[in-house]
Amino acid sequence: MQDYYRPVYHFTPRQGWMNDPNGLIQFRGTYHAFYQHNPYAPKWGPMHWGHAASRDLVHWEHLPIALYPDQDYETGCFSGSAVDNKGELTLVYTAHHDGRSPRETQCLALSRDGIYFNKYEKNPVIGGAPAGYSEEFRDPKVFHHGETWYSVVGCARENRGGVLLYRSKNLRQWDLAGRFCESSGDQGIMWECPNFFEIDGAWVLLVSPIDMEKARTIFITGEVDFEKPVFTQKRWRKADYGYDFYAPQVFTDDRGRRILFSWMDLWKGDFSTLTDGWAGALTFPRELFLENGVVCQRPVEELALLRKKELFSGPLSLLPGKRNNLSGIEGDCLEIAFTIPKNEAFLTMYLRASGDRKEKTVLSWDPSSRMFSLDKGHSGIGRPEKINIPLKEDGENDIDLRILIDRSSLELFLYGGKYTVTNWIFPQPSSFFYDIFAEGREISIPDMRIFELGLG
Ligand code: DQQ
Repeated sequence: MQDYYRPVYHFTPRQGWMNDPNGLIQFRGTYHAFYQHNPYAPKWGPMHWGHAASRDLVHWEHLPIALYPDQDYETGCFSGSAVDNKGELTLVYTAHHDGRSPRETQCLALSRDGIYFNKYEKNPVIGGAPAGYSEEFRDPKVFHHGETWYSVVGCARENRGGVLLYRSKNLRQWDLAGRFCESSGDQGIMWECPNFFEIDGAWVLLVSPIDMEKARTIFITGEVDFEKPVFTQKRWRKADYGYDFYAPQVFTDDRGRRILFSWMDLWKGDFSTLTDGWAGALTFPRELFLENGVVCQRPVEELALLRKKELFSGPLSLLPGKRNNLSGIEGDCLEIAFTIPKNEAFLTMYLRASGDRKEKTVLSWDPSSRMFSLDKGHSGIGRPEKINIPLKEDGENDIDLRILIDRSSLELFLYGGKYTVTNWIFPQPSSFFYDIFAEGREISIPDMRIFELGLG
């Protein structure tokens, strides 16, 4: 089936390649998403800023490319952010120039209508990394605090990733405020796409470190001192447990929500051959919230706009040995939500299974080790990975689970959104069956709900 793997309700580029979300903002009531974009081929190449807008975070309209690498100081317009400066939509981005030193500088592009942008004539506004830092110096994320604009910029020094903080009164002149935060030693050699924001009284630094062994993207919570200025790390956590989540960006909308979009990336996969000339997607937008000091994620409530049909609602009793508990549930764009009560038996769920069940993506919950797993060993084309999430330290509680399936995209929100898992899967179009079953003992699910999702 042509272009089968293109997600239906996740944002994808019309053609060509996309990576990081950039410049996320609500400007005059409309949500804008920009993104790293190579319009010429479904692979990374000369970076442009693609652009789309939405009134509700789920229906997106493609707009003209916002930034072309068309100045003598850039061969690519790398990642950055957007702010509303008294009605002037201001993009703050990294001009990357191969073969030049400094290779990465920070620049502005300005627009009154939010569609057509002019590069600021006095670019760059930050002409390179300070002495002692490497040439890797990019991805400015600007925010306003007190009377001042601040920008966190990803950097590297002596093989350690970090973030520099800059200050400005007018977005045009910037001063280096200081070394804001740095890898504690095992957090990667460079930090890409930093975000710094306050949520429910806690300050959070979200970064995508290069070559961090234990994680690809992390939330760091800690203490900020804007005078020094320094951010002291207290604790870090993986931002997502899947393989296909990188370079997320967070913005605040007019309801005060902290909303995250991430690039559903596929660096290691041969994705372009699966598609019709496009590659990459954005995750479904997620609202962040704090629970016991931990940043959690849930799909934004606008997800409800996508619910076309309720396929199941109510309790479900899983008797050991009985497998066809979800007979009649079919589809490739679904939302599935339910709770596994504590102390229940071993539970298995097949997603996107073929009629003969040879192809399937397997979720399993083992209450004895309190281990939740996602097994892509038989999911179809692609890497046969298995992801384990140990919930041992989370106490003996119920496990709630929300699953978003969109053709080739699979997002899981587990345990009140404390854990999320983002992955591509590439099953056959005809693999649209679902099973859920118990082993050893009966499981009583109190609240299963399944919706067919779609844009309508
Ligand atoms: N992608 C951009 C960079 C960023 C990286 C280039 C992260 O600005 O550091 O496309 O994916």
